[in-house]
Amino acid sequence: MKKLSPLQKERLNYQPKLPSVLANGINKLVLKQGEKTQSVADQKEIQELFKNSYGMPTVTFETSDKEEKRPAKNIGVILSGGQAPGGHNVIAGIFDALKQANPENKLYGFLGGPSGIIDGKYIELTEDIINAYRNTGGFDIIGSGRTKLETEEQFEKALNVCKNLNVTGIVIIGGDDSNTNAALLAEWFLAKNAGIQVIGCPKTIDGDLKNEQIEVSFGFDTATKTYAELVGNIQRDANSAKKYWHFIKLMGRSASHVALEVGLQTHPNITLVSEEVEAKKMSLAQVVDMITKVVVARAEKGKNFGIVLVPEGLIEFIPEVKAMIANLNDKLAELEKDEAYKKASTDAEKFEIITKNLEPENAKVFNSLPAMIKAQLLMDRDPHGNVQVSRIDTEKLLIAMVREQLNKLKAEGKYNGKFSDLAHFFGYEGRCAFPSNFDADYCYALGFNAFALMNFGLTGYISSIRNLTAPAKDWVAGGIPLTMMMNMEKRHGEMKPVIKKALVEIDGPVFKYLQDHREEWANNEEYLFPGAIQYFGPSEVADITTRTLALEKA
Ligand code: FBP
Repeated sequence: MKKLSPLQKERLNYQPKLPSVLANGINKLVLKQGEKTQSVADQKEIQELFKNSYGMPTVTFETSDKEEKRPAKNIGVILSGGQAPGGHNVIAGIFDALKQANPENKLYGFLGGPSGIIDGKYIELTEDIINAYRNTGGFDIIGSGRTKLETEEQFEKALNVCKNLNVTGIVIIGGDDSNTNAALLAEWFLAKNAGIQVIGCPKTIDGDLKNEQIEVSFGFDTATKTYAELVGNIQRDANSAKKYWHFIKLMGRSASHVALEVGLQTHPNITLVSEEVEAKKMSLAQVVDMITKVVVARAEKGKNFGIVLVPEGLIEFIPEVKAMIANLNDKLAELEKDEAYKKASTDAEKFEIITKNLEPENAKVFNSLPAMIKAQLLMDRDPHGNVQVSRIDTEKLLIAMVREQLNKLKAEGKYNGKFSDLAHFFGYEGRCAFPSNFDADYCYALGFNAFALMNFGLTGYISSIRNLTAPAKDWVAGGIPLTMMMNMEKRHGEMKPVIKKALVEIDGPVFKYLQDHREEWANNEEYLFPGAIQYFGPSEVADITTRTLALEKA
C-alpha cells in the first residue's frame, strides 16, 4: 500500500457535487435538442470537411420519473495534451456514470495520450484504480501525450483497437487541439459507419477553450489559484525587502487569460496582456518602454522594486515578431529537407541560413533578438505546429531590454534608480495541483455528463456544464457539437480545420477591470495575497471560482 500524505487521504474521501439533473440518476435523463448549429467561421469549408457531423443541434439534459437501462457497452478514455488539475475526476465521473447506468459497462483507459489508442496500449479502469485517484491532481492514472490523430492510417489502427476491445465510444479529454482530434475522429468513424462514438471534454489550464456554452475549461481555476498564491508570496517578499523587480512569466501558450486572472487575484504593478499588445500593434520596443516608464516612475518615489506578470505567449502577439514567426515556421518546414541546414552544427550557422531565407523585414526582427531567444525560436514545434513558448525566456528578454533602456536613461541623467531583477516562470507548478473544490466538482460533472451524452448515442459533441457561478446543483448539463467551435487556420504551412481559440477580449469586462485599476496598481502597493487553495472551511473561501468567470457572468 502506497504511503499517502494527510491531505491525499482527506481528498480521496471528498464527494464531488453534481448538478441536480445528473444527480437524479443517469438512467432518468431525457435529452432535449436545441438549435442547429454553424461553425464559428469558414462555414463552407468546415461543412465540406465534416459532411457527417456538421450542423448538429446543441443538447441539454432534463430528468424524467421513468428509468431506462440500456444494454452494456465498453467505453475508452484518453487524456490528451498538457496536464490540468481535475483530469482524474473527469475519469471518475465517467466511471461512476457508466457503472450506475449498467454495472456490466466497462471503462478502458488508453495509455500515454492519443498514441495509446493507435498502439493498442490500455488498461481496464476498475473501482480500485479509480478510488486511488479521486480528487487528485495529475494525469498519471493513464498518462497523457500530444500525438496528433489525423492520418487515415492512425484512424484505421484506432478502429481495429476499438473493435478488438468491443469499445463503442471514446472520450477525449483535451484542449483545443485535442478536441480538434476528437472532431476529426468522430467524423471519420461516421463516414466509415464504424459505430464508434467520440465525445470531447474541455481541458486546459490556459482557459482558451471557451464560448457561450463552454464557460471555462477545467484546470484554469486551480492553476490560476496556485500561481496567484506564488505571486502573492513574491509580492510580500518584494514589499518586505524592497530591492528586487520580479518578472514572472505565467503559462498560457497563446491567450493571456491566466496572466490576467492572476493579475486580478493579486494586483501586481504590471500585468501584460498579449491581446492588448496585438490590438494596439505595439512593437517589442514599445512594450519595453511601457515597463520602463513604470520602473522609472516608481524609482522616483524611491521604490526600486515591483512585480511584472508576463503572459507566456506574449512574444507571438507582438505583430512584428508574430509576422517573423509565421515566416520562420514556413521556412523551417522547408529547411527540414535542406542539407546545409541539417548539417549546420552551431547556432551561428543556423542563424545565418535562417537570415538568408526570411523576408528582409522578418530577418531584421529575428536578428534584433538576443542569441538565446533566437536559438529558442528554432527549437522543435509541438506536434500541432505550435512554437513551444514555455521554453522561450520572454521574461529574461524583457529584463535585458528594460535594463538596456534604463542604462540609456541613466546616461542621460533621466533615471537614478537601482534595477535588480529576478526572473521566474510559473507553469508546470500549477498543472498537477490537487483540484480546487470547483475543479473537483466541475470535472466530475463533465465526466458524468460525457457518459450521459454517449448513452444517448451522440458523437462529435463536447461535454458542456454551464451556469458555473451558481451552486453546483443548479449547473446546466448538455453537449455542444464540436464543429460549432471550428474555423480554418494555417498549421505547418497548410490550412486546417481547428477549434478556434478564445483569446482575451480587450473590450470585455475582465480586461476592462485591469484597465480601470492598473495605474493605481502600478504606482502603489495594492498587492493582494490570496494564499494557498483552501479545500475545507467557509464556502466563500473554499468554493469560489475565478474573477474571470465572475466578471464574465456578472
Ligand atoms: P494544453 O493546451 O494541452 O492544455 O497545454 C497547455 C500548456 O500547459 C501551455 O500552457 C504550455 O505552453 C504547454 O502546455 C506546455 O506544453 P508541454 O507540457 O508539452 O511542455
